[in-house]
Amino acid sequence: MFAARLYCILDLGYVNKADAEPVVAALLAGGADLLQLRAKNHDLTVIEGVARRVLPLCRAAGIPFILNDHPALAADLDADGVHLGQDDGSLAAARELTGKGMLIGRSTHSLEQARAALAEGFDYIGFGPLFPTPTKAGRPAIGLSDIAAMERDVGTHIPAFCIGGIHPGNLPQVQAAGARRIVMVSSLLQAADIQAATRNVADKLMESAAAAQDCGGSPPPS
Ligand code: TZP
Ligand code: MG
Repeated sequence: MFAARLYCILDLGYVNKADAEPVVAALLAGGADLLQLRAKNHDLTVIEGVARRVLPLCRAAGIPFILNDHPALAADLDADGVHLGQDDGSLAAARELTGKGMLIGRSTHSLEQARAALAEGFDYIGFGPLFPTPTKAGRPAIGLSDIAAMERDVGTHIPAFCIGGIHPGNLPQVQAAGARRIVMVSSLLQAADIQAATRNVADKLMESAAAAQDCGGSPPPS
């Protein structure tokens, strides 16, 4: 989980449910490290149906499948994780439904919320939206200024994924601000070639991870 850099989301606000499998296949082939199903305003039966179709693809690729909301359904599906927003209740309440062993992530919208999610015991966080985004309309952007502190205080303990309005054009700026892990939704789902777009971003995240390891890992020349 700590090796994960690129968190992708099958968001049914962008993808027709009939296209779920080819889209997930493209995200996985492009290098997604985690795959979430996000289906706001959809019936549970629809969500369950889509989940049951894409979960085997994630399993075959060895990539964790995370359900947005619905911890009880996540448990029924034997999902690898569930993702909770700030208004989706406590970790303890979700854990009662999922049992031990399931990844449980939290959306955070400030440094304070990120620290609180770590203290509560969440397995990972999302941090954002960094930029305004139609994917989460109405949620104010938090900017880039707290990323470094969040990575220092939280991201060294649990994986922390910056999210919200990130696309290949602003990714260098997001990485320069200290982000090591990201979620990218609309930019990938709306790409003409989803697999190639995902591969491009996954490679950029890998390159900077490798460069950071070189800096921190090599002994000084003697
Ligand atoms: N939570 C914070 S921003 C966001 C979510 C689910 C949406 C991210 O989507 P996009 O399209 O990459 O801005
Ligand atoms: Mg939620």
